[in-house]
Amino acid sequence: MRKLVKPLVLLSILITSVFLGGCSKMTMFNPQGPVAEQQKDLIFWSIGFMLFIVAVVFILFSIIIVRYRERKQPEGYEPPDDHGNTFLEIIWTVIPIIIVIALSVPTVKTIYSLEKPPKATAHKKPLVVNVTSVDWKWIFSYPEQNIETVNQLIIPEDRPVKFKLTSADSMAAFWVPALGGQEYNMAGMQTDLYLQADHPGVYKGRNANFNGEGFADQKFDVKAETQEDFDQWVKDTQKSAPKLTKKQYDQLMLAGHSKPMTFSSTHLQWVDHAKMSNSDYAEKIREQNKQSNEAN
Ligand SMILES: [Cu+2]
Repeated sequence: MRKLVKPLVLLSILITSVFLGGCSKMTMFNPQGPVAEQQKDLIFWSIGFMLFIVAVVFILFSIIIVRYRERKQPEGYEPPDDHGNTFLEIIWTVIPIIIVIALSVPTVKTIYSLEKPPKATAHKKPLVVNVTSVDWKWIFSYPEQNIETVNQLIIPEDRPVKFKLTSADSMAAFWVPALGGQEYNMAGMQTDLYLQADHPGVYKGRNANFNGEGFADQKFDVKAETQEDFDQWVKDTQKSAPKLTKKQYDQLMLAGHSKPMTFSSTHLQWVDHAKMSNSDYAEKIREQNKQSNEAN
């Protein structure tokens, strides 16, 4: 028994620090937009409900092991010959059905509602941003503004943003924890994700799907601005940022990291990686690059 005391104390310290240490700082529990808010509510409902079930089970368990423990019986004792109890059978069949309904109905409802722009701002036209992941960078194209950025995302506050996700090569997952859950980027196809920021601020974004060596640094900043500041940024960028050249873009297709960049045109004029026929665009460039390196 004494041998067990030390590990038990350590274990309890560990558990308490896990529960009390990080929670208040966890981005997911401090949502900055309606999508993240909805997801947080769903997580809390599910965890709360399941904790309640765990509590009920443990209370019943404790009562039963105490009440029906082995006791000294009088000589010649015969235990009662009990058969099934229909009433109890019905109860413990109905309760799990209720549990499944209570967990699945809100989950399915939330998942379906996240396919559409947030309700509160549904009257506003969403800003469209094409997100292309390439080992190990993020390329953001604003087709309506004819702007492209690398490793930095500028969005207006209080307006839904429709992200059209794809990948130039390996599968990645676009994740801005403060604004909502992740969604996969896959070559040759497009996945959609609506996010929205409630306030101006800078939020962290990253890849949530392991894709090799440079994965840990495949990060970007999300800057949410007031609509006026955003419009000003669009104007300034259109006026003074350089045009994206095909050579520069092809350079981005090579595996590696990149500094944040801004351009006054998008790569969508040459290639949309969401289209199946273009999914080998990056491969071709890498092959050419390899050959020219060998030739030199
Ligand atoms: Cu897929």
